[in-house]
Amino acid sequence: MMADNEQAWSPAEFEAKLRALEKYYHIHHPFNIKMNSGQCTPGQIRGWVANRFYYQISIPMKDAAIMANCTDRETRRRWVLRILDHDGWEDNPGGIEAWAFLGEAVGLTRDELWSLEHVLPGVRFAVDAYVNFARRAPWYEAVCSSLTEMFAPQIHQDRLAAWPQHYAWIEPQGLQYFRSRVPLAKRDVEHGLAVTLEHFRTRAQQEQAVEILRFKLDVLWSMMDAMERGLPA
Ligand code: AHQ
Repeated sequence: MMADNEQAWSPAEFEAKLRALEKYYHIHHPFNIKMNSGQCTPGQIRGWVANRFYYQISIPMKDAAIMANCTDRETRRRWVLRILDHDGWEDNPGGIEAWAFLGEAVGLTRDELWSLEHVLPGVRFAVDAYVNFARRAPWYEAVCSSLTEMFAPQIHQDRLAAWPQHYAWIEPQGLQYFRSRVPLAKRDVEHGLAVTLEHFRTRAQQEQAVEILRFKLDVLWSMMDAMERGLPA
């Protein structure tokens, strides 16, 4: 960590430091590379969908924790959209429902998904670490941790390009979740980045923001480690 009297990075430099962490994103994880190059078995795809379901249903709880900690009404007015995006509202079924549809498209029943019977210990621990971080940390630190989504549009677009080619057995409509996330991730990152650049001002605070993002990248990476090791061949 730097001393607090070190020269703070300009907003552009700070953003560049955050984006430079892309090299740790789970798009580069060997299991993701295996999955996106068509080398996964149907069982491994089903295992990945079932394990990621635990992450997806945890995101609204994480976002509600941030809402509960957030003292700023303007932030809450925008952050609440994230909960609705996943839980749905009125006649919009939301992202969790879209993920359940993906589950059916890869051959999982809804009961199987919601039972969480396939969730591996390492996946559960990583996801719970993320949710508990958001409950305990200052709200703007939890906002900063969501910035892994700076790198998410690419990973969704990779799946949309590769899966129909490599996994023709998956009903293409099942990929709707990935399609829906590309614009939502971009909208979320615009807000999350503005909050982060605004709240982490001194050099020491900026260095802390980099560490927080590293933590969340490790959450995603650890999930993939657990799945690479724990899913059936
Ligand atoms: O589907 C994803 C999603 O809704 C979110 C919310 C956001 C957060 O608040 O941490 N992160 C995130 C991510 C989603 N999908 C992941 C993927 O690989 O499909 C990527 C993940 C992220 O980059 O944090």
